[in-house]
Amino acid sequence: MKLMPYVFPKMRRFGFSLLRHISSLPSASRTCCLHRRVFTGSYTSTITGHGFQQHRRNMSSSALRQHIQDLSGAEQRLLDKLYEGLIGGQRASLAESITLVETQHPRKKELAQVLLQRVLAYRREQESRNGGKPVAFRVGLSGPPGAGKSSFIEVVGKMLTGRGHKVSVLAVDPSSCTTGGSLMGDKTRMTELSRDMDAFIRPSPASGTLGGVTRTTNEAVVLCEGAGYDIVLVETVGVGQSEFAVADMVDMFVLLIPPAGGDELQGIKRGIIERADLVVVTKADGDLMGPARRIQAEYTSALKLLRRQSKSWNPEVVRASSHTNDGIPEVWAMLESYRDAMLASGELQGRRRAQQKVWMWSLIQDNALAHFQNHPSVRGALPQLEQRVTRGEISPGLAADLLLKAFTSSSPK
Ligand SMILES: Nc1nc2c(ncn2[C@@H]2O[C@H](COP(=O)(O)OP(=O)(O)OP(=O)(O)O)[C@@H](O)[C@H]2O)c(=O)[nH]1
Ligand SMILES: [Mg+2]
Repeated sequence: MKLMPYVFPKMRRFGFSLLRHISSLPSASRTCCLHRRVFTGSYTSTITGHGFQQHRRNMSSSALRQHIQDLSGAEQRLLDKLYEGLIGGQRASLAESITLVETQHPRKKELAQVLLQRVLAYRREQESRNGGKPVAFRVGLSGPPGAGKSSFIEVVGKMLTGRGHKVSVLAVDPSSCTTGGSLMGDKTRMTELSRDMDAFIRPSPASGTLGGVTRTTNEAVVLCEGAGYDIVLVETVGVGQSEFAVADMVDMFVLLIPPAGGDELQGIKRGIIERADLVVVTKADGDLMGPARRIQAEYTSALKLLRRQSKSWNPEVVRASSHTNDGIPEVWAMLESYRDAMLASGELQGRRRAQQKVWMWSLIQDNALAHFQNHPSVRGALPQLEQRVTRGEISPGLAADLLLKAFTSSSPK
């Protein structure tokens, strides 16, 4: 990870060579089979009337033929079954679709993208019927280990399903990326919500890189929305970079802070407080009421010193208790006013657009780095260069330049 700040600027340079490499390919191979399939994926589900004519003009018949050849009958049937089940709101189909986007299997990964395109097209249709406004509200909840996140989600989730909402809960667990372990108690502490038929809880994938886990979470959000969940809650623990990744995928980012002493709050990064649209001091009940009030006052003054992120919203610090339910309806009312204000000003839609770009670039970074690391010339030269760098014989800068040269000189111009 320490190498990252150094590697990324370098990657910008070899990104160009990657593009050169792609553009030098014959045009037939440049349009990858996946994209052809993706195109026709939405074609089958959404295009009607005038739109159909337009798309038909755009789509060459050879691409369509290729599409039909490319997906086997079984694959086509699987995708149809998942798609129909998913938009029909079947939980089993949603669970199976999320498993598909989490897979490491190359072919299944391609199928997952085809499914996603169909769901995205379906969601776009719903949004346009909704006056161009998002059909679901995405909320990220983060905070130190044991802050009371899952307990909060449990009571808020139950309240919302009681009001007729469909709620999905996704988790991004940074510990699953390194140890395969689970830092977050996840499902176990949401016993009631996990039995609720209007709620869908999905723990974090058990392994993968943070980049991989956030990618699949982003994709799982799309699938949940396609399955009719109008509230999507993403829980993450305030460790490592996962909370920044979650802040980049939601409409509203809520920081939960326990009424604890200084040491426990040390881990809360200033950067993440700046990203918070709302701070909730949890466990404001019994003996913890006094400390909760104190923490609320401290954070309220701290927030005043921070630059405002939005023209239409001022972050606040509130108290709530998941045990007594005190403050819970009020906190949700604040989330709703945030959503209404941000939708009215157009900021929410703007934020989503910007997030799409961030997401794309993080995928490019992941993929480009993997491409670089797996390149035969790089793999050949890497062990020796790494050794020489660690022995101090050559500078990291020179080693990186040599590796990039090895990469670019053997890539087609
Ligand atoms: N007094 C009190 N205790 C609470 C409240 N909410 C949660 N707790 C307790 O705090 C502990 C942690 O709660 P969780 O909801 O699992 O916290 P979390 O932030 O999801 O924990 P991780 O996912 O493991 O990081 C549990 O023992 C809860 O019973 C509350 O409102 N009041
Ligand atoms: Mg939890």
